[in-house]
Order: sequence, then C-alpha cells, then structure tokens
Amino acid sequence: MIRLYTGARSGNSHKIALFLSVLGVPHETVEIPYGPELRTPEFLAKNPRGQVPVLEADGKCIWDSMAILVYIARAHGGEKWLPLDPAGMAEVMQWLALAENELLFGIAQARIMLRYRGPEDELVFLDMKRARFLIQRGLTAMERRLASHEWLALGRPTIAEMACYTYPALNAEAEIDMTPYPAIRAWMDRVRALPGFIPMIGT
Ligand SMILES: N[C@@H](CCC(=O)N[C@@H](CS)C(=O)NCC(=O)O)C(=O)O
Repeated sequence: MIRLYTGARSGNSHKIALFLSVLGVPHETVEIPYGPELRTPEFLAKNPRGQVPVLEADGKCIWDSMAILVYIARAHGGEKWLPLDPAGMAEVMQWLALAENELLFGIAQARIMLRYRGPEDELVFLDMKRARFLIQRGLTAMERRLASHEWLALGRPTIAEMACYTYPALNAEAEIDMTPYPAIRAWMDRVRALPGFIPMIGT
C-alpha cells in the first residue's frame, strides 16, 4: 500500500493527494503536525530535509513534491501525465521548475508569512517584497501561456497542472489579486473539473 505523509495545511502535500485522487491510486494518508514530529530520527530517515510530503511506495521513501509527482506519473500514469520523449518531458518539467521556484518562494512563502508563521520560520522565509516580485513573475508566465492554450504543456492535463494548481488556488490566503490573471482563473476551473479533483483547505 502506498502511504502519503502529509500536513493538514501543506500545499505541497495537496499536490500529491490531488494527483493520487485524479488517478484513483489507493493509498493511506498519515498526517504529521508541523514542528518536532518532522525532526524525529524516524521521520528524518524518510526525508533528511524534515518536510512533508513524503511518499512511501515499493519499500522506498520519496521526498519533494516534484519528485513524487514524477514517480506517480511514471508508476501509475503511463505516458499520459509525463511522457518519456525528450521534448515532451522537458515541456512538462519546465512548469515543475516554475512551481518549485516562483510559486513556492512567492505564493507559498507569502501565505506562510501572512497566515501560518511559526517560531521556526524566522530564518527560512524571504521578505514580502521579494515574494511579491516572484508571485508576479510566476503568475505572469502562466498567464502568457494559458492565454492561448488550455493546459500548461502538451495540450492535455499533465503533472504540470498538479504541480502548478495548488498555490495559485490559495491566492486568498496569500492576499493576491487575481484580476490580472483571467486565463489562470479559467484554467483553475478546468483543473477543478478533472474527474477525481479534491480541493485544498483554504481554497
Ligand atoms: N520543495 C519541497 C517543499 C516542501 C515543504 O516546504 N513542505 C512544508 C509543508 S508545505 C514543510 O514540511 N514545512 C515544514 C518545515 O519546513 O519545517 C516540496 O516540494 O516538497
């Protein structure tokens, strides 16, 4: 049985729960509270970074939401969600890079600074001005693509959608005005209409 270690308010964990649900992959979920439980020797043996999400499958632990999406796509999705041809794979992966850079260091960090900042977060988080700059750059790149395409890559839903949906959907918690991004708003509706879609708390 696949096991997903997750956090209740973790956007990165939602990406994985969403993809497993869309693919209909049976799994169990273990919720780890933020704080010391992420730093126990048992959990650090699963993820040396001490973060959720972690996926336990085939006797291995895979950490980082992008690596986990790649694993699930190839293990359970055939060619559909992440093809192996060089150009197709690269087209999908460039959006995973945007998810891990502009969206994570922009939207995810603004959300934490505004809503969920804890004592451990002092050293980790950037200033709000920089987060706002990254948000604008990341969302503008998505808007440019989606203004003339239904999906981020390959003309169909791929793990680019799974990687890039959750944080823009948390725009209210990050106090982002989505008015300049109509194509992203329409794309989020298309993602929500995918069979098996499950929402993130706070969206
Ligand atoms: N790049 C990582 C980021 C993971 C991450 O930031 N996880 C958060 C929850 S969304 C976490 O565990 N935070 C607790 C900590 O860093 O101590 C990924 O995509 O999985």
